Amino acid sequence: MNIRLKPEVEQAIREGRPVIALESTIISHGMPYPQNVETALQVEKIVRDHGGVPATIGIIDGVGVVGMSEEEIEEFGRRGQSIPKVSRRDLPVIFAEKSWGATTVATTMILAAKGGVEFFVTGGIGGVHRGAELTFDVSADLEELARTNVTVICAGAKAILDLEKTLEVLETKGVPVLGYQTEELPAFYTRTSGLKVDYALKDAADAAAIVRAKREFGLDGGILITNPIPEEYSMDPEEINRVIEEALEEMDKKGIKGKECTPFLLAKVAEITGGESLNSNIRLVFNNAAVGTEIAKEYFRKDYGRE
Ligand code: PSU
Ligand code: MN
Repeated sequence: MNIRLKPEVEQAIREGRPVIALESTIISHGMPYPQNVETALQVEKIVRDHGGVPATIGIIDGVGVVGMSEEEIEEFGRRGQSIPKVSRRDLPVIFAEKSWGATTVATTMILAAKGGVEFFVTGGIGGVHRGAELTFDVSADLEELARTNVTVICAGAKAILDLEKTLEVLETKGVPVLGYQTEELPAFYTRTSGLKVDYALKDAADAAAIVRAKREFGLDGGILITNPIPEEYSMDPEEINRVIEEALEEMDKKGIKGKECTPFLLAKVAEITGGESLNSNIRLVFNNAAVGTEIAKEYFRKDYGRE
């Protein structure tokens, strides 16, 4: 199979210890160099500090790597957007051509599941784009959440998307959308969106019990755990929405479409806010890494059900 597990990751899976998958599109397409590499390495450290084993996922020479080395992470960051962003439909080509590929939420889920990893921490997921009723631009991340058995911990989805339609699609596809200690769907840079999640989680044990229930019943598909950005790093909703509108207008004017939309919008928002949004982005990923590892630890507790 076109998959390679880092020995440390393989051993942790075998021993039933918490492994946390991390994506590579956020490194090569979601943030500028060198902050992307610094963030990716720091996230791995946070996972370790909380007692988990990090597995950053990407495709190297046509092999799906579950658990990249520091040098490999550095190279993903340095090469940036010259590494193609790979979604489910691109996988066969990348494998056959033996190319490098940055994995999105969708492809990271695919490789995590193949490798036996249940939990995956990231910043934000893709969703239904604004104007999707005309463009049909709905992220493959939603389709993957519908079919692949991985729990994704994120800070919701950016308001560059139509969040209401995103929730509708997730409902249709049967994906539980859970809020970590919140009743509201967080909107990435902000803690609120005005939209409700399906269920507010009390704590990590509550989250782990729901993941376990879904797996024990054999109900296929992902679970989305949304964790709001810490208050001190959250942005002013009016300001960020104004910036997003500006970025969307420029995207339309430039005629940017398809898979280029998300990277363009992420970069434009960072450019307009002069790095403030990048700092928020980094902080929320750190927070997700801490919470995600705590949930995974509860899930893999050896004494579960015996208390
Ligand atoms: N949203 C973010 N940061 C990101 C992405 C989304 O806030 O880095 C990346 C993820 O890899 C996600 C992908 O899976 O963009 C979605 O792209 P698209 O909208 O083209 O499906
Ligand atoms: Mn798209």
